[in-house]
Amino acid sequence: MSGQIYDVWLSLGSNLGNRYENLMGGVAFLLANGLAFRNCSGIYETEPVGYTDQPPFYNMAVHCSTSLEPLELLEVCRQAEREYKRERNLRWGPRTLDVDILLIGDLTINLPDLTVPHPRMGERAFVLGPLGEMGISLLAKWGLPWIHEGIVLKIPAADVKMNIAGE
Ligand code: A4P
Ligand code: MG
Repeated sequence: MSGQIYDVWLSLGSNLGNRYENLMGGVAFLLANGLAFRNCSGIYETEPVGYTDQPPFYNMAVHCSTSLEPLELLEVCRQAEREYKRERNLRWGPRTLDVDILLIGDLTINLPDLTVPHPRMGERAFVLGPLGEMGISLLAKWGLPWIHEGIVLKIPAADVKMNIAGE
């Protein structure tokens, strides 16, 4: 253990069941398992990207700090998905909860199981819209555009009622 604290930015998505509850439950799981809440975007309704014959998503970005090492963080994200019995039948297909790691501090990581910054984030309004809302300078630092096509703000950040008691 290096004892280092990392700033991490995550993207959460859901397009099955109660999408709002799935996102809130996912954040609560993360906060109970080694992450401390810093900030979050609002919740956006977004058109499906990739495989388009599926319901619209709710997407949001969350900024946390953690002493988890990157692969430990990935495992916690996978556990959060498993809590929601996510089924991985179809790449880019419908899911109750998807938790992707966007950024971990200043790190670039190229491991078989983990690529950071997230390799597809630079093209995706459902990621860049919420992320940019939390800090345009963060996007600028990584050379990312702030794009909004196909996304609609449903719940502003100030109205997102999450349980951050686990902080
Ligand atoms: N992996 C590598 N790098 C990372 C990272 N930075 N964060 C590996 C998370 N995982 C990472 O992901 C497959 C494997 O990627 C993981 O086991 C991990 O080891 P997955 O989540 O199991 O599979 P997936 O999500 O179906 O595929 P993929 O390629 O990650 O898809 P994306 O890029 O997550 O896209 N449209 C809208 N509107 N909103 C969405 O949220 N999401 C997707 C999924 C497609 N279309 C969407 C949305
Ligand atoms: Mg994913």
